[in-house]
Amino acid sequence: MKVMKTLLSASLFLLLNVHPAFSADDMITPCQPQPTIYQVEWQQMETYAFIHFGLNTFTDQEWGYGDVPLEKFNPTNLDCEQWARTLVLAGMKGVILTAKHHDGFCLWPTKYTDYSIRNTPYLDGKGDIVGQLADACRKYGLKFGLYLSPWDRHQAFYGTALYPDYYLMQMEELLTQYGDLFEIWLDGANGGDGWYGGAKEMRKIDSRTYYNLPRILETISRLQPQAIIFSDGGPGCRWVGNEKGFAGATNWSFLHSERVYPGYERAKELTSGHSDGDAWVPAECDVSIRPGWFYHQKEDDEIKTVDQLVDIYYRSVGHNATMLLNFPVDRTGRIHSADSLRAVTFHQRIQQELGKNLLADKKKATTDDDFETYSILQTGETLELKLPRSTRLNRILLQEYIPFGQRVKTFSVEYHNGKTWQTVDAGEEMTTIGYKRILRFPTVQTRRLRLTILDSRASVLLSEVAAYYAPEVWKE
Ligand code: FUL
Repeated sequence: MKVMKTLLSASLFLLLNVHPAFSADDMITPCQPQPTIYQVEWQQMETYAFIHFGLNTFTDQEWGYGDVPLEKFNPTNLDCEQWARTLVLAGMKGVILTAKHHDGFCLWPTKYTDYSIRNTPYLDGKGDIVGQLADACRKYGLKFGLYLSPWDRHQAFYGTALYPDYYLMQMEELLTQYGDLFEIWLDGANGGDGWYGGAKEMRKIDSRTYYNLPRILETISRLQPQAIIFSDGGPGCRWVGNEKGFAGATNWSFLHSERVYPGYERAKELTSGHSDGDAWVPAECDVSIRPGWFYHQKEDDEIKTVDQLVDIYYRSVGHNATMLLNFPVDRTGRIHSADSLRAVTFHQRIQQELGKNLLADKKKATTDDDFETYSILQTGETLELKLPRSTRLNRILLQEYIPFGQRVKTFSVEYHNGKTWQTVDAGEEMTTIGYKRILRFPTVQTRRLRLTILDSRASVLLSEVAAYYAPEVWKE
């Protein structure tokens, strides 16, 4: 085992836009695929928010048909700063707003359709909620991202050759008028029945070819190179295959790039990724704090509990994915106080559960709380960690140094009970680690832990190991 410090400076990484294939130290075997620096920074955000807001909010719908009169849109007390403050307190590092959902209604005064905020009573048509939220994010230090639904149930020309150009022009407006965006969300729901300018019919498109995806990706990469592009199959990040917020305990940040397309039927594969995939496409777990994505008063009593949110955190961030938690803004234009309270309490509890690393030791690469330093372990190698004294613990956190790829295939964690080594029982497979893996298990008392790499794709760069004691009062 050898302790390493990253050799190349961050500025050089930025210049190259990728991490080097391998460091100057020849002990590190190259291991593809590897993330871009932007994918690493994105994964380090860990938790960020979604906001679903639009005409649907005022009609109690999830998928508006595209025919709702614009007078309906009139939030009386809208305050994007209230959203931003709430999200910061809930530990969110950024927010993605539905600039346009499937109903085609636009929350910014686009030049390209009348079906926008410009023709609503809100601020006498002078409002621009994309701009207001972009400003609030700047003020409160949140990153900003946008959702622009490819499917549009309003436009008469949806399904014709004209629509992909319209979509691209709207995308260009969003990419050029609102500052830096950290993520662009290309939803996978595509085609079906809609208003379509009064035609009121079914329209089917081929989601693999219709939108000219390569042209959209090129435009985003040119205008906002740092933006992570979400779609079912990436390229920046992928859907996790469910809307419950759960990634697999086995979760590879790889996909076969040519296999997955928008609307991919074999969604289950996305929960664990493709272990032999050729592209780095990490999973993002999108989930709503309520049953619906948009606000419905009847769901005021169905907000996820703190226990449920904490569980989602462990099964998303703790399973090598990110957690994208949706807040449905209500008809007044605010995040409902019950949702705020729940989300802030969730964050406090995560901080309490993972607040004090019992292994913390600044002198060792794996326990110094510095992602950039790591130890190298070969397959079969064991790392033993000693606690200062016999201690209770029930959480273990592991991190691979992913700029050089994801390498661990299977591992074991054991604790010494004073007589023998016992395997930690996390109730799930001990397979991949990736950017972050957190194990939850019944409390044990020990002063010795050991981690063994049972199988790996190449030598393992272990960035962090941490152990915690989450107070029993919260035990599941
Ligand atoms: C889905 C959409 O159809 C839902 O309305 C929602 O926006 C969710 C995040 O993605 O595909």
